[in-house]
This record gives sequence, structure tokens and C-alpha cells, in this order.
Amino acid sequence: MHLELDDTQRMVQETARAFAEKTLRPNAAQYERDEKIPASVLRSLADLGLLSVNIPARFEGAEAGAVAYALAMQEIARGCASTAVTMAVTNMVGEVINQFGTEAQRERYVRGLATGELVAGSFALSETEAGSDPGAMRTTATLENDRWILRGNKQWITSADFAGVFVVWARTGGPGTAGISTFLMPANTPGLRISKHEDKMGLRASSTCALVFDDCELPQDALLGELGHGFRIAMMALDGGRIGIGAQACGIASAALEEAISYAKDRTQFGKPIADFQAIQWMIADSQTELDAAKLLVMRAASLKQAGVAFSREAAMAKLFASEKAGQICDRVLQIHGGYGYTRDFAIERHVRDVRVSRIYEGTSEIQRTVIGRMILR
Ligand code: COS
Repeated sequence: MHLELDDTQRMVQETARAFAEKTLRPNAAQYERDEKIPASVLRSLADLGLLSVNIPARFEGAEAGAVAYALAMQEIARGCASTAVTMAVTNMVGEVINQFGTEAQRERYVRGLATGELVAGSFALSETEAGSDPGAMRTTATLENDRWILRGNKQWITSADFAGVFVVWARTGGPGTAGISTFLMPANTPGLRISKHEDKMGLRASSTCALVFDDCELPQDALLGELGHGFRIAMMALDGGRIGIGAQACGIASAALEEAISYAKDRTQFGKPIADFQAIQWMIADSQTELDAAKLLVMRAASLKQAGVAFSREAAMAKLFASEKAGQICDRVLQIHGGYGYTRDFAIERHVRDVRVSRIYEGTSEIQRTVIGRMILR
């Protein structure tokens, strides 16, 4: 078993870390106040290869693999969790098109995402009545005069107001998971409307919107993969996406823990730094141990993905454990900060809000347990 990183992985990690330290971490609070990630940040992510970490070089991707991607995600999330989720969804969209797309689709969209020309990708699966149960989706795609016409709504769509391409799931057949297909929809498609912008608790610099498909017309070659295979495509994309969210949670918890260590050394009570108290030492010890365990689970899932073997269960375990432990770590770090941690003067207040959704999106903790339990018991 090798725990050492190779040269490429180390280089991607260092590139992401340097960018996060210099550009993201000092400005993350401002991005949150602005409720916007600057376009220059997205441009830089593309230029650094961080929107295409696991995309082949022939489409301008970094071709650095799934492990490097998970490492980069941790570093970017350590700097700004909102930027990290934008990066995560764009990488996931690029990968799903690369995996299932035709050569023409890959040339147009995978290359466009990698170079930054398309700015970002959006993943349009969830609906108001279809969150944990995407098989219940109601959006339809019907073939009319040789064109696909999409009608319906989507919910919780990351980056929808600036993404250049949407991967959209719609019902082309009967009810349930078998009747779903996947489509590629450029942002300028007539009838595509960005509706509600969500006013979220955290990740406030990332945009989350609802979509309306008002007779959206797409050519026949907008179909991604085979007709009726959409549910499987979504599940496979989410397997990879869950590694990214596990890594994001680790990145947020890493930032929080570093801040706790520094605060505990500085803050004096009863005549000595609070780091000298065993109560604080134990909180830091538990947090570091859990964080290391979460990172190892994320790395295991990423390594399996990179090796081309089944990783659904391991990805669910990594996402479940990392998101839950990261939440506990951030809560402990706030406790270490005392009253100051409850103010916007310290970043931990933002980390606590940002990390919370990692137990919800790309599959709730309850869904991860369902996936893991089913796979163990089948
Ligand atoms: N990879 C490949 N195929 C998969 C798969 C995976 N990880 N998971 C399921 N499938 C396939 C199954 O093999 C099955 O195929 P067949 O019909 O050919 O047998 C099909 O998909 C349906 O699977 P299943 O019957 O397990 O579907 P369910 O409706 O019971 O749903 C869960 C399974 C709950 C695991 C799934 O709906 C899920 O992950 N939900 C959470 C969705 C989510 O993460 N939403 C957040 C969106 S992003 S914010």
C-alpha cells in the first residue's frame, strides 16, 4: 500500500494550495459578502487546470487523475468552500461528458470547460419533488419534428447563472429510473430560464438557482449516452462527485482546525494559553484524528476510481464520514473560539455554515448510509 504522492499529484496539490493561500483564503469573506466568486477566480482555476483535473490532455485537461483531483479540492476548499463547490461541479460535468459523450460533444463541451471558455458546468438532476429520489423526476423530453423538447423545472442548480453548459436529466420513457435520459444544454438555449436564486445559510458566494425549461428545443445530438440510461449516468457521476464533496469537507475542516490551533496558542485565560488546558488539547486531538481518517477514506475512494475499479461504496463512505466529521470538527473549533467564534470576526463562523450542506448535497448522509448498507448486504 502506497501513501506517497507521485510528482504530478504533488504538483497539482501545491498549485492548488498556493492559489488558495494567496487568492482565496484572504478574500473568501469578501466573496461571501459580495455573494459572488469573481470571474477572475474562475479564469485562474481554468488556467491552472483545476476545472479539468481528471480530463485528458487532448481536450486541454490536466490529465492528473482522481487522486490529484481530491487533493486539489481539499486545498481549494481550505481557501474558499464556495469556490470549491463551483470547481467540483464543473469537474463532475466535464468528467461525465468525457465518459459518455460522443467525440463531437467532448470537443465542444469538455474542451470548453477545461479551457474556461464555458466558464463553468451545471448539473441539473434534482427537482422540487425529486431530491433523494431522482427517479421521481417530472421534467420531460419528447421528440417532436426531430427535435427534443424539454419541459419542466430543476432545483438546487450550482453555478446556473453563469454556467456555459448544463447536463440535464429528463424523462423520455415511462415512470421510474428506467425512463430517464441525459441531455447537454448550452446556456443560450431558448426557453431555458434561471428562476429563483436561493438565499442560503452557507456557501453564499456560490450561486444556487432553480431552472425552468419552457419548451426548450435541443437537436437530437444533444442526447448524452444512450436513451433511457440517464439514471445510471447520474449515479455514476454522483459516485465521483461524492469523492469531491468528501474532499471539500476535509478542506473546510482543515482550515477550521488550523485556525483553532493558532487561536488556542494565542488566547490566554487563567494566566496561560488555552492550548495548555487538556479540554482544548483533547478537542484538537480528536479533530486531527478524525480529519486524518476522513482524508484517508477520501484518498481510498479516489485511488479506486483512478484504478478503474468499483468505488461506489467507498465514495459513499468517504462522503458520509468526511462530511459528518467535518461538521463536528467545525463545531468544536467554534467552541474553542468561545464567544468570538460566534461573530463574523473569525472565519469559523463561516466554516460552520459552509460545511453544513456537505451532509445534504450530492446525496444526504441518509442516502450514503442506504448506498453503503445495500452494497454490504446484497
Ligand atoms: N452506478 C451505476 N449504476 C447504478 C448506481 C451506481 N452507483 N446506482 C444505481 N445504479 C443503477 C442500478 O443498478 C439500477 O439499474 P437496473 O435498473 O439496470 O438494475 C438503476 O440504477 C436503479 O437503481 P436503484 O433501483 O438502486 O434506484 P433507486 O431509485 O432505489 O435509488 C439511490 C437508489 C437511493 C441510491 C439513488 O436514488 C440516490 O443516489 N439518490 C440520491 C440522489 C442524490 O445524490 N441527489 C443529489 C443530487 S446532486 S445535489
